[in-house]
Amino acid sequence: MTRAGFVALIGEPNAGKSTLTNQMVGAKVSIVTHKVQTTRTRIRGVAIEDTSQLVFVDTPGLFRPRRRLDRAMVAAAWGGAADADIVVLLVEAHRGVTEGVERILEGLEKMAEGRTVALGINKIDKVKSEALLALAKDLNERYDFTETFMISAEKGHGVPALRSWLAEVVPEGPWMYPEDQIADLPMRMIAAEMTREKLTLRLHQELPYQMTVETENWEERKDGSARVDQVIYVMRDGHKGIVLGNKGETIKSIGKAARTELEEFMGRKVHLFLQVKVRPNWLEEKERYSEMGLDFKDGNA
Ligand SMILES: Nc1nc2c(ncn2[C@@H]2O[C@H](COP(=O)(O)OP(=O)(O)OP(=O)(O)O)[C@@H](O)[C@H]2O)c(=O)[nH]1
Ligand SMILES: [Mg+2]
Repeated sequence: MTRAGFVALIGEPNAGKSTLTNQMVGAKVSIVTHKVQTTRTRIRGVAIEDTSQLVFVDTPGLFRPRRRLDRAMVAAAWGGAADADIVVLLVEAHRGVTEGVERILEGLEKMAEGRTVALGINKIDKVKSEALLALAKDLNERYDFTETFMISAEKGHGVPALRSWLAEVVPEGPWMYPEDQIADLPMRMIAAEMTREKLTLRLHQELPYQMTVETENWEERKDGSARVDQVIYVMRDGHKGIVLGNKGETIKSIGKAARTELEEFMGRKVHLFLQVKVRPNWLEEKERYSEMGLDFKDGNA
């Protein structure tokens, strides 16, 4: 007898959803940065625990959206929660019950009726245990969580306990993915995400929020390597200059970092070519959204 189910990880931006997804899967399927709003779409990562297959749905952070892209991201996150068998809300231990967390709890009241919702207090490595107990009590008074877990997604503390519990509570049924599959995202998108991660880590302030990366072409070569062509869309000439850097130094090092990671992920050689295009209005272009795996309509005000 097997079990299988979708586990949506939701929470404020930066809560550690992608870190936890990767920790559960045991491989980097979702990009992680110290900046908020890194994840832009739902990313599925698959883990196996005993006879259960757990399909983790990493989601964009929930925040008060301003732009079309923000609205589409938030809609994708709530959609991921609505479609899941189990929802895990991640809250940052050191930040506690923020306004953002309060709003998410209100949202959960509306959508999660009858659903199994667990609380994951993350980043426990950052606080003292007394503070944790008080926070767990406070949150459980505000919402009727099925179970509470104290974890450090980064260090792995408490993660096995959460995984075993999930394995017990997902519905009985056949596995949804082959045993060896760890992600459900086209390789061209995983590759674009890797480049976007390197850009986000490298660029400052608002710039990461004003660009997107797409894999335009993917060519398998006879020698077993792959040629991957990507476009980085930015909004202004000045941004293009920053991404390129002095004598192209910046884009060169970004490309190198992304290629190294891609090669490691695929276990073979990759030739990565990056091009920067100025597209002042990309945030309002429908095609950019479908490339990201988002619904353009969800971004309507
Ligand atoms: N100290 C500590 N840092 C953590 C832990 N988990 C995640 N982080 C860090 O928190 C930051 C955000 O992690 P992400 O996994 O990208 O967070 P996210 O919830 O996916 O963020 P968005 O995609 O922006 O919504 C990164 O710098 C992580 O390294 C943890 O358990 N302890
Ligand atoms: Mg994320």
